[in-house]
Amino acid sequence: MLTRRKFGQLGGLAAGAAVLPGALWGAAPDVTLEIAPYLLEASPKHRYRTIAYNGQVPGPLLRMREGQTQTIEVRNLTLDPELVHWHGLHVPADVDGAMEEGTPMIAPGATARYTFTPVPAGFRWFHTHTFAGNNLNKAGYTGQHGFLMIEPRGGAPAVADREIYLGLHDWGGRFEGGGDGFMNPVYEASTINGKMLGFGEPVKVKTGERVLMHILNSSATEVHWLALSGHTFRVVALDGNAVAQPQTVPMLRLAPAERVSAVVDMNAPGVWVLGEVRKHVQAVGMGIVVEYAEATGKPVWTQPDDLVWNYRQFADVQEAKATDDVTRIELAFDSKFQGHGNEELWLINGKLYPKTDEPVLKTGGRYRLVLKNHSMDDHPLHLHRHTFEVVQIDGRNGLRGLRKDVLLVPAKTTAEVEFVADNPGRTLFHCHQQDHMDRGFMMVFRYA
Ligand SMILES: [Cu+2]
Repeated sequence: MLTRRKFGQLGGLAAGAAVLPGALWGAAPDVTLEIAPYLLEASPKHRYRTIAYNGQVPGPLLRMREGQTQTIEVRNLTLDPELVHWHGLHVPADVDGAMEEGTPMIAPGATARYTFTPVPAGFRWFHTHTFAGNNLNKAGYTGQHGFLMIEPRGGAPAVADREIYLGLHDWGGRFEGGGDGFMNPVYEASTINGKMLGFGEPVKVKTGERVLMHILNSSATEVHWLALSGHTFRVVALDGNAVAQPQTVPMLRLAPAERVSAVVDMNAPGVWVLGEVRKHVQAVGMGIVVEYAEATGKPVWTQPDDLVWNYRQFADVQEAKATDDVTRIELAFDSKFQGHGNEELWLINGKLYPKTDEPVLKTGGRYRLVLKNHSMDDHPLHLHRHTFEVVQIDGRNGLRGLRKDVLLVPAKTTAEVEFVADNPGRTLFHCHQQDHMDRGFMMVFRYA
């Protein structure tokens, strides 16, 4: 898989043309991001040399107003070409932050500017979008990720007393062969907001408070499950978009790149663990302490028995309507085993990126992607620059009101999503699991 890396290098050279000395730009940017090496201390015994935005992991929380044009200046102080992807925004391809769509790479040492009008409102994020291959200290495995909140034009209705942001990530990855002969990343440490359980600042709350938690899974490859002992979550938005049916659930599941926004009523005074439900992941650090004012004692964790999550409960269910006005695009996903000790390749309709099909979309057209996962793995599928509506999952048709930009499609199942082609330009679609994307699981939609 040298192709994507080569493309990146070429992109890096080409970017020179787009990079101007800062003085020529005139007005100061609204936001500055500096991409630079950073030493993450997940705990005193777990230090990772990584790359971060503005010397922090996660990067700075960026707040923008829907429809209000922003200029972000990005300085690349690393030795590799970089770019920043604005995940979940409907922005033009040349600033979306994916080289496959034509966004210029920012050469090492160079500075570039992204100017766009942020839409739609909601909880988005930003992250690098480069190639890692066998180097699990690059691309999505680094600390290059941050929260992005796009405030609605008229201001957001208050659903809670305050909000907090929590980012999940995994560190110190290496490929390890499983019993099936496949190579998968495994990690030494897992963190919430860059710290292992017991090493970060606790979340301090008061009895009676309603806290809106905006949670992002920025892990390069891992699905995560979260519970807060003594409490439940009222899920109000998925991937930053309000859900048709808010529901109260005992735990959350987040695939790579997914976001959940949930209200927690703080009505159980004590000191609790908010952590990964699976013991072995919490044991390597994924957790944070939630501490009520004046409560003392050791943090309490109550182990749930099962892993429970289903997207369907957040959707409306209607009669499946006639789909005359919808163009179906069937996409079948499968792996190609390369022999024991090798990473498998990932194919869309039998083809490996960059040889995958480039379906042509008509502006204003409505499209239904039929996502057939023939493989033995679950895949978090992401469409750039558009929001889709999940219409079929687990064989249940007629779903409405579940708008997302990432959908986890389990092994050996089919899901269907619809979107309106309303943002012309090259549009990347890929598996958000970094090792799958790096090994072929990508394609581009073009507009006529
Ligand atoms: Cu995948």
